[in-house]
Amino acid sequence: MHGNHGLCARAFGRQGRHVRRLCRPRRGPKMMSLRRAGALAVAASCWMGLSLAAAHAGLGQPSDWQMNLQQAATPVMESIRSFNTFLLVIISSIVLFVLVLLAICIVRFNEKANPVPSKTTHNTLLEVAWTVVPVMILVAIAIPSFRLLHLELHTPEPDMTVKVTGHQWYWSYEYPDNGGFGFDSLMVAEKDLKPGQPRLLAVDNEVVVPVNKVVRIHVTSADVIHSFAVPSFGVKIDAIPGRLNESWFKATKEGVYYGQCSELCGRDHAFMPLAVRVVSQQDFDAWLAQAKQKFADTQAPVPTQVADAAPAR
Ligand SMILES: [Cu+2]
Repeated sequence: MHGNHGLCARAFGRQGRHVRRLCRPRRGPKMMSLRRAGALAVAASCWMGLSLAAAHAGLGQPSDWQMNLQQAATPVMESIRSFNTFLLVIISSIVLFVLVLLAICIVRFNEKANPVPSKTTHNTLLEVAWTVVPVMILVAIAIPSFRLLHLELHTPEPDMTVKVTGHQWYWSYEYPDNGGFGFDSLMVAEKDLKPGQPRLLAVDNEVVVPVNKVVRIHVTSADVIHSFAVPSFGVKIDAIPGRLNESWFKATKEGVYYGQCSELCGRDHAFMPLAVRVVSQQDFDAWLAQAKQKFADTQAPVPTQVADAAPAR
Protein backbone atom coordinates (compact mmCIF):
# COMPACT_ATOMS: atom_id res chain seq x y z
CA MET A 1 0.00 0.00 0.00
CA HIS A 2 2.59 2.49 1.01
CA GLY A 3 4.50 3.39 -1.96
CA ASN A 4 2.94 6.76 -1.19
CA HIS A 5 5.10 7.10 1.91
CA GLY A 6 7.79 8.46 -0.39
CA LEU A 7 5.27 10.80 -2.05
CA CYS A 8 4.20 12.19 1.31
CA ALA A 9 7.78 12.71 2.34
CA ARG A 10 8.42 14.58 -0.89
CA ALA A 11 5.29 16.70 -0.62
CA PHE A 12 5.82 17.76 2.94
CA GLY A 13 9.63 17.81 3.09
CA ARG A 14 11.69 15.28 4.94
CA GLN A 15 11.03 16.88 8.24
CA GLY A 16 10.95 13.71 10.26
CA ARG A 17 8.36 13.44 12.98
CA HIS A 18 5.17 14.85 11.44
CA VAL A 19 5.79 13.25 8.06
CA ARG A 20 6.03 9.87 9.72
CA ARG A 21 2.87 10.59 11.64
CA LEU A 22 0.98 11.66 8.51
CA CYS A 23 2.02 8.72 6.46
CA ARG A 24 1.64 5.81 8.83
CA PRO A 25 0.79 2.84 6.59
CA ARG A 26 -2.02 1.50 8.81
CA ARG A 27 -4.08 4.63 8.19
CA GLY A 28 -4.44 3.90 4.49
CA PRO A 29 -7.01 1.10 4.31
CA LYS A 30 -9.11 2.66 7.07
CA MET A 31 -9.26 6.00 5.25
CA MET A 32 -10.08 4.27 1.96
CA SER A 33 -12.97 2.30 3.42
CA LEU A 34 -14.34 5.40 5.13
CA ARG A 35 -14.20 7.32 1.87
CA ARG A 36 -15.83 4.49 -0.02
CA ALA A 37 -18.60 4.24 2.56
CA GLY A 38 -19.17 8.01 2.44
CA ALA A 39 -19.32 8.05 -1.36
CA LEU A 40 -21.72 5.10 -1.35
CA ALA A 41 -23.97 6.80 1.21
CA VAL A 42 -24.12 10.03 -0.81
CA ALA A 43 -24.73 8.16 -4.08
CA ALA A 44 -27.53 6.17 -2.44
CA SER A 45 -29.21 9.27 -1.00
CA CYS A 46 -28.88 11.10 -4.35
CA TRP A 47 -30.51 8.17 -6.12
CA MET A 48 -33.27 7.95 -3.52
CA GLY A 49 -33.86 11.70 -3.69
CA LEU A 50 -34.02 11.65 -7.48
CA SER A 51 -36.42 8.71 -7.65
CA LEU A 52 -38.60 10.20 -4.91
CA ALA A 53 -38.71 13.49 -6.78
CA ALA A 54 -39.50 11.76 -10.06
CA ALA A 55 -42.28 9.78 -8.41
CA HIS A 56 -43.91 12.96 -7.12
CA ALA A 57 -43.47 15.22 -10.12
CA GLY A 58 -46.88 16.09 -11.54
CA LEU A 59 -47.85 16.17 -15.20
CA GLY A 60 -49.44 19.46 -16.16
CA GLN A 61 -49.83 20.68 -12.60
CA PRO A 62 -47.93 20.63 -9.32
CA SER A 63 -48.34 17.67 -6.96
CA ASP A 64 -47.96 17.19 -3.22
CA TRP A 65 -44.36 16.82 -2.08
CA GLN A 66 -43.12 17.53 -5.57
CA MET A 67 -39.36 18.05 -5.44
CA ASN A 68 -38.42 18.08 -9.08
CA LEU A 69 -39.60 19.82 -12.24
CA GLN A 70 -43.02 18.84 -13.54
CA GLN A 71 -43.11 15.88 -15.92
CA ALA A 72 -42.48 16.61 -19.58
CA ALA A 73 -45.26 16.81 -22.17
CA THR A 74 -43.08 18.22 -24.98
CA PRO A 75 -39.64 17.40 -26.46
CA VAL A 76 -38.33 20.76 -25.16
CA MET A 77 -39.34 19.96 -21.58
CA GLU A 78 -37.78 16.49 -21.89
CA SER A 79 -34.50 18.19 -22.81
CA ILE A 80 -34.85 20.67 -19.95
CA ARG A 81 -35.42 17.84 -17.48
CA SER A 82 -32.44 15.79 -18.66
CA PHE A 83 -30.22 18.90 -18.67
CA ASN A 84 -31.38 19.61 -15.12
CA THR A 85 -30.47 16.07 -14.02
CA PHE A 86 -27.10 16.33 -15.77
CA LEU A 87 -26.35 19.59 -13.90
CA LEU A 88 -27.48 18.02 -10.63
CA VAL A 89 -24.94 15.20 -11.07
CA ILE A 90 -22.14 17.69 -11.82
CA ILE A 91 -23.05 19.96 -8.91
CA SER A 92 -23.34 17.05 -6.48
CA SER A 93 -19.94 15.66 -7.57
CA ILE A 94 -18.29 19.07 -7.05
CA VAL A 95 -19.89 19.51 -3.63
CA LEU A 96 -18.83 16.00 -2.64
CA PHE A 97 -15.28 16.55 -3.87
CA VAL A 98 -14.91 19.83 -1.93
CA LEU A 99 -16.44 18.20 1.14
CA VAL A 100 -13.89 15.36 1.02
CA LEU A 101 -11.01 17.86 0.61
CA LEU A 102 -12.28 19.87 3.58
CA ALA A 103 -12.61 16.73 5.70
CA ILE A 104 -9.04 15.66 4.82
CA CYS A 105 -7.75 19.15 5.74
CA ILE A 106 -9.63 19.13 9.04
CA VAL A 107 -8.56 15.63 10.04
CA ARG A 108 -4.99 15.47 8.77
CA PHE A 109 -3.76 19.03 8.91
CA ASN A 110 -5.09 20.39 12.16
CA GLU A 111 -2.60 21.75 14.68
CA LYS A 112 -2.58 18.57 16.70
CA ALA A 113 -2.05 16.13 13.86
CA ASN A 114 0.35 18.38 11.95
CA PRO A 115 2.17 20.73 14.35
CA VAL A 116 4.87 21.80 11.86
CA PRO A 117 3.13 22.83 8.63
CA SER A 118 4.70 22.45 5.22
CA LYS A 119 6.17 25.58 3.59
CA THR A 120 5.15 24.39 0.11
CA THR A 121 3.80 27.30 -1.98
CA HIS A 122 3.65 26.02 -5.57
CA ASN A 123 2.76 22.86 -7.36
CA THR A 124 2.71 23.29 -11.12
CA LEU A 125 0.74 20.13 -11.85
CA LEU A 126 -1.93 21.02 -9.29
CA GLU A 127 -2.22 24.61 -10.55
CA VAL A 128 -2.62 23.51 -14.17
CA ALA A 129 -5.19 20.92 -13.08
CA TRP A 130 -7.36 23.33 -11.08
CA THR A 131 -7.42 25.70 -14.05
CA VAL A 132 -8.02 23.17 -16.80
CA VAL A 133 -10.55 20.94 -15.01
CA PRO A 134 -13.08 23.76 -14.28
CA VAL A 135 -12.74 24.97 -17.88
CA MET A 136 -13.54 21.45 -19.10
CA ILE A 137 -16.53 21.26 -16.75
CA LEU A 138 -17.85 24.60 -18.08
CA VAL A 139 -17.41 23.44 -21.68
CA ALA A 140 -19.22 20.18 -20.85
CA ILE A 141 -22.10 22.28 -19.47
CA ALA A 142 -22.08 24.85 -22.29
CA ILE A 143 -22.48 22.36 -25.16
CA PRO A 144 -25.85 20.83 -24.08
CA SER A 145 -26.93 24.25 -22.79
CA PHE A 146 -26.54 25.91 -26.20
CA ARG A 147 -28.15 22.91 -27.90
CA LEU A 148 -31.18 23.35 -25.61
CA LEU A 149 -31.34 27.11 -26.26
CA HIS A 150 -31.32 26.44 -29.99
CA LEU A 151 -34.16 23.93 -29.63
CA GLU A 152 -36.23 26.44 -27.61
CA LEU A 153 -35.59 29.47 -29.80
CA HIS A 154 -35.98 28.00 -33.30
CA THR A 155 -39.65 27.38 -34.03
CA PRO A 156 -40.12 24.45 -36.43
CA GLU A 157 -42.63 24.78 -39.28
CA PRO A 158 -45.85 25.48 -37.30
CA ASP A 159 -49.12 23.60 -37.82
CA MET A 160 -51.11 26.40 -36.20
CA THR A 161 -50.69 29.69 -34.35
CA VAL A 162 -52.28 30.93 -31.15
CA LYS A 163 -51.98 34.56 -30.17
CA VAL A 164 -51.79 35.07 -26.42
CA THR A 165 -52.41 38.46 -24.81
CA GLY A 166 -51.79 39.18 -21.14
CA HIS A 167 -54.12 41.55 -19.31
CA GLN A 168 -54.44 42.75 -15.74
CA TRP A 169 -55.38 40.05 -14.69
CA TYR A 170 -56.37 37.37 -17.14
CA TRP A 171 -55.28 35.98 -20.48
CA SER A 172 -56.98 36.19 -23.84
CA TYR A 173 -56.38 33.93 -26.82
CA GLU A 174 -56.91 34.24 -30.57
CA TYR A 175 -56.79 31.64 -33.33
CA PRO A 176 -55.72 33.75 -36.35
CA ASP A 177 -55.38 30.84 -38.81
CA ASN A 178 -58.55 29.08 -37.65
CA GLY A 179 -61.16 31.73 -38.26
CA GLY A 180 -59.64 34.50 -36.19
CA PHE A 181 -61.98 34.13 -33.23
CA GLY A 182 -60.78 34.91 -29.74
CA PHE A 183 -61.83 34.65 -26.12
CA ASP A 184 -60.85 35.60 -22.59
CA SER A 185 -59.76 33.08 -20.01
CA LEU A 186 -60.38 33.85 -16.34
CA MET A 187 -59.62 31.95 -13.20
CA VAL A 188 -62.44 29.91 -11.65
CA ALA A 189 -63.18 31.19 -8.15
CA GLU A 190 -62.70 28.69 -5.35
CA LYS A 191 -66.41 28.47 -4.60
CA ASP A 192 -67.18 27.58 -8.22
CA LEU A 193 -64.61 24.80 -8.64
CA LYS A 194 -65.94 21.56 -10.09
CA PRO A 195 -64.53 18.19 -8.94
CA GLY A 196 -61.07 17.64 -10.37
CA GLN A 197 -60.40 21.30 -11.05
CA PRO A 198 -57.25 22.50 -9.28
CA ARG A 199 -57.55 25.55 -7.01
CA LEU A 200 -56.02 28.77 -8.39
CA LEU A 201 -55.23 27.03 -11.70
CA ALA A 202 -58.55 26.15 -13.32
CA VAL A 203 -59.96 28.64 -15.83
CA ASP A 204 -63.35 29.15 -17.45
CA ASN A 205 -62.14 28.98 -21.06
CA GLU A 206 -59.16 26.71 -21.72
CA VAL A 207 -56.95 27.07 -24.78
CA VAL A 208 -57.49 23.93 -26.85
CA VAL A 209 -54.79 22.58 -29.17
CA PRO A 210 -54.30 19.29 -31.05
CA VAL A 211 -51.81 16.68 -29.84
CA ASN A 212 -48.53 16.10 -31.71
CA LYS A 213 -48.85 19.36 -33.64
CA VAL A 214 -46.37 22.22 -33.58
CA VAL A 215 -48.21 25.17 -32.03
CA ARG A 216 -46.57 28.53 -32.49
CA ILE A 217 -47.53 31.08 -29.85
CA HIS A 218 -47.34 34.81 -30.35
CA VAL A 219 -47.29 36.48 -26.96
CA THR A 220 -47.97 40.11 -26.15
CA SER A 221 -49.63 42.25 -23.50
CA ALA A 222 -52.32 44.89 -23.41
CA ASP A 223 -51.09 46.72 -20.29
CA VAL A 224 -48.03 45.71 -18.23
CA ILE A 225 -45.43 42.95 -18.58
CA HIS A 226 -46.79 39.45 -17.90
CA SER A 227 -45.16 36.11 -18.60
CA PHE A 228 -46.73 33.10 -20.28
CA ALA A 229 -45.40 29.95 -18.59
CA VAL A 230 -46.49 26.31 -18.77
CA PRO A 231 -43.99 24.15 -16.82
CA SER A 232 -44.81 20.78 -18.45
CA PHE A 233 -44.29 22.36 -21.90
CA GLY A 234 -40.97 23.99 -20.94
CA VAL A 235 -42.38 27.32 -22.16
CA LYS A 236 -41.85 30.63 -20.39
CA ILE A 237 -41.93 33.82 -22.38
CA ASP A 238 -42.60 37.43 -21.44
CA ALA A 239 -45.74 39.18 -22.63
CA ILE A 240 -44.60 42.75 -23.30
CA PRO A 241 -46.88 45.63 -24.39
CA GLY A 242 -46.11 46.76 -27.95
CA ARG A 243 -43.99 43.74 -28.70
CA LEU A 244 -44.73 40.30 -30.16
CA ASN A 245 -42.70 37.45 -28.67
CA GLU A 246 -42.68 34.02 -30.22
CA SER A 247 -42.35 30.57 -28.75
CA TRP A 248 -43.62 27.09 -29.58
CA PHE A 249 -44.57 23.75 -28.17
CA LYS A 250 -45.50 20.33 -29.46
CA ALA A 251 -47.48 18.48 -26.82
CA THR A 252 -47.10 14.72 -27.18
CA LYS A 253 -49.63 13.69 -24.52
CA GLU A 254 -53.28 14.58 -24.24
CA GLY A 255 -54.43 16.26 -21.03
CA VAL A 256 -54.80 19.63 -19.35
CA TYR A 257 -51.63 21.58 -18.66
CA TYR A 258 -51.65 24.44 -16.21
CA GLY A 259 -49.35 27.39 -15.78
CA GLN A 260 -49.28 30.79 -14.13
CA CYS A 261 -48.26 34.29 -15.04
CA SER A 262 -44.56 34.40 -14.14
CA GLU A 263 -43.87 38.14 -14.09
CA LEU A 264 -45.09 40.26 -11.18
CA CYS A 265 -47.80 42.28 -12.85
CA GLY A 266 -49.89 43.80 -10.10
CA ARG A 267 -52.56 43.06 -7.56
CA ASP A 268 -53.98 39.86 -9.03
CA HIS A 269 -50.76 38.51 -10.51
CA ALA A 270 -51.28 35.25 -8.59
CA PHE A 271 -54.81 34.86 -9.94
CA MET A 272 -54.33 34.76 -13.69
CA PRO A 273 -53.57 31.09 -14.38
CA LEU A 274 -53.46 29.59 -17.84
CA ALA A 275 -54.77 26.21 -18.87
CA VAL A 276 -54.04 24.41 -22.13
CA ARG A 277 -56.13 21.40 -23.07
CA VAL A 278 -54.40 19.03 -25.49
CA VAL A 279 -56.83 16.83 -27.43
CA SER A 280 -56.86 14.58 -30.49
CA GLN A 281 -57.16 16.23 -33.92
CA GLN A 282 -60.74 14.95 -34.17
CA ASP A 283 -61.74 16.47 -30.81
CA PHE A 284 -59.93 19.68 -31.75
CA ASP A 285 -61.92 19.98 -34.99
CA ALA A 286 -65.16 19.44 -33.05
CA TRP A 287 -64.16 22.04 -30.45
CA LEU A 288 -63.15 24.45 -33.21
CA ALA A 289 -66.57 24.23 -34.86
CA GLN A 290 -68.47 25.05 -31.68
CA ALA A 291 -65.90 27.62 -30.45
CA LYS A 292 -66.23 29.59 -33.69
CA GLN A 293 -69.92 30.02 -32.96
CA LYS A 294 -69.58 30.51 -29.22
CA PHE A 295 -66.93 33.19 -29.51
CA ALA A 296 -68.10 34.68 -32.78
CA ASP A 297 -69.03 38.00 -31.20
CA THR A 298 -66.42 38.16 -28.45
CA GLN A 299 -66.18 41.72 -27.38
CA ALA A 300 -63.82 43.52 -25.07
CA PRO A 301 -63.15 41.74 -21.75
CA VAL A 302 -65.15 42.50 -18.66
CA PRO A 303 -62.68 43.53 -15.96
CA THR A 304 -65.23 43.24 -13.14
CA GLN A 305 -65.20 39.46 -13.60
CA VAL A 306 -61.60 39.42 -12.44
CA ALA A 307 -62.49 40.88 -9.08
CA ASP A 308 -65.29 38.33 -8.73
CA ALA A 309 -63.05 35.43 -9.71
CA ALA A 310 -60.22 36.24 -7.31
CA PRO A 311 -60.65 34.90 -3.79
CA ALA A 312 -61.11 37.42 -0.99
CA ARG A 313 -57.83 38.59 0.49
CU1 LIG B 1 -49.45 38.78 -15.14
